[in-house]
Amino acid sequence: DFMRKVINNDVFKAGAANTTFIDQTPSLFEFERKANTVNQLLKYIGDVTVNGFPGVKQQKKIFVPDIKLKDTFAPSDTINAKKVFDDLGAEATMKWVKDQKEVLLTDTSMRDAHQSLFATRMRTKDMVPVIEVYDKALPNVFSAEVWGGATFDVAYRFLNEDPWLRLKFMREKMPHTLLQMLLRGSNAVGYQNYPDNVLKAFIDKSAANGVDVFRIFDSLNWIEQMEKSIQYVRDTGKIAEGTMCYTGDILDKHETKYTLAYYENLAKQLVDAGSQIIGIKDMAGLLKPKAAFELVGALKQKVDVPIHLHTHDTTGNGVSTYVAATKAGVDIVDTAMSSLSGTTSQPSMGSFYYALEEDARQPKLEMENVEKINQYWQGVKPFYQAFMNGMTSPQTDIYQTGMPGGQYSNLQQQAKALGIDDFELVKQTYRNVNELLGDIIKVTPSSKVVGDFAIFMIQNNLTKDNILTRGQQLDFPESVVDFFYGDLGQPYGGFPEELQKVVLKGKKPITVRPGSLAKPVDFAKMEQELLEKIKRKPTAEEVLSYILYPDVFMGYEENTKRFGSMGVLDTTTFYQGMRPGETIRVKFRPGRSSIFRLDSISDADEDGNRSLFFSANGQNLQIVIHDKS
Ligand code: 3PY
Ligand code: ZN
Repeated sequence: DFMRKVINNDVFKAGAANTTFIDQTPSLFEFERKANTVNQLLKYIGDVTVNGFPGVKQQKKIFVPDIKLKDTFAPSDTINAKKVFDDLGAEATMKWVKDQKEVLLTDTSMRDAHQSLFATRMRTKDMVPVIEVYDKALPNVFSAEVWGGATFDVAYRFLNEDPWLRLKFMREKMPHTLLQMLLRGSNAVGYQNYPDNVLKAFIDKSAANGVDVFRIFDSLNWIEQMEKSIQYVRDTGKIAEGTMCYTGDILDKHETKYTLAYYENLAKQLVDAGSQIIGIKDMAGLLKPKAAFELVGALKQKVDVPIHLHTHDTTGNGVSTYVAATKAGVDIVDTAMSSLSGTTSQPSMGSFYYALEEDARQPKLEMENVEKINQYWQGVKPFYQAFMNGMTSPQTDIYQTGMPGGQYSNLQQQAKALGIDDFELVKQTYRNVNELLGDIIKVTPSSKVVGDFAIFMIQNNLTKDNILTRGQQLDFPESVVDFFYGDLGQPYGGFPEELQKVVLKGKKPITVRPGSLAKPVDFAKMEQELLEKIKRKPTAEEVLSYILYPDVFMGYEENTKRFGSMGVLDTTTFYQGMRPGETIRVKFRPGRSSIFRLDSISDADEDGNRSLFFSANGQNLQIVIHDKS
């Protein structure tokens, strides 16, 4: 009788709709192999219910309709990039890529798209149902970009997930697709420089766990910061995509710095350093169609390796840019499924496909499959509305500010949190700072330097005219000091020396590659240190994560100890907890599920504690949570 009541409950019905697919997808339970107790989960739910999730306002809970994603695509025997790579290796793959008549695609939905649209908050749980489908439905893509960039630390920091497990899971379920990651050169997947032996170990482990293609960039386009990574990737036998970040405008007659010759020269340096593909990373969407045509055309003449173009649709011209690049012979372009495309994300895969209708280079795609996957993402997207940046239209002013798409919304939030609501002022100051710095490449982490500096200028009423005098008395933000010290490497054209002196206040900057000065990390010592902290022998991957992000990793460990793994919780409950009267069903694994009902929440007692009264599978359970408000 109780069960019938629960099942007839409207909320449950709406919630249950989501679980139908989950029932049919046992693989969902494989990516996290840790045990979890009802008590731990209820503690987590209780905590989010009482204290909320950082960045999420309590809002009406959303339940998306059941997603009909039938896994009916026949496993393909297509000869594709992954097959050539597995059978014949990297060099043969590059030849195969160049021989393709059609333009090839990379799908970025599971990395850059959600990083750029909703602050990287997509949980593995919401990717699981489509991962295998991707592998079967899109046999002709070049690769799927699924890892790296901000996804690594965000997984630990906000999703309470182990990013290595996500990668392993994807590798297992996508055996026919090249998996691609974004590597920030000597900054790996962090925001600072790491010693060479850390970089090498990180690349080795990423390769061993399934990454096939490494897109390697440096936030100042400094070749010295990319050479080691390229070499380490080559040593693994995987594919090294040395990448240049695009800034400025090669069509601008007044451009003296980032000219066509600059990019041609950089491409040659990247090939000399061992790049097997040249990536063009247009992180802000500045590459106009004609510029793409000229740049790709020139690079196809200058270098003999495939050209892979990546843009963001922030300025609204993404598809036109790709069409122009296709006419100039680009080999691969990055797109996202349309519901995860546009504005700060990549251009839409489907739109690009139709833009090339009747063109000999139209990509090979089953649009029916693309639409099915797209419908799935359409259903998942509302879960993340709290993290969306609110940008719904093209921002052509970015042609002036050159601000990367991902930063646009972040900086807006950062400024707001500090009481600066005038975003036009922030953008103008960002431009001024860029000029003060001598016009640098702006992408993670150099874009953060410009953003932090701009906010600092506003907070301290600094202008281009008074910074050299008033700046003498001020301590600059850490990221700005590190930049002038040379910690991100050397910017093209050098540092503005007067400003450098004002910021560094007597400290002598370095002019060499920071990694050449860094002491190698003692892995055995770090392993021992971590072992003592977590009281078990860590995996090599965990040691690496601890080296890259000590506090973030330890925070994740502590959360996991308290709450268990949260992969079994649906995303709305994960981000919003439960409301009194609500019932959810949690499937721990096939054949083991629990029904949780939140009956009531008490007022806070004098210590600020609230009791949450749950029934779990009909049994009453009381969970006490400290209300932090
Ligand atoms: C990252 O480094 O995460 C980026 O996506 C830069 O564009
Ligand atoms: Zn990007």
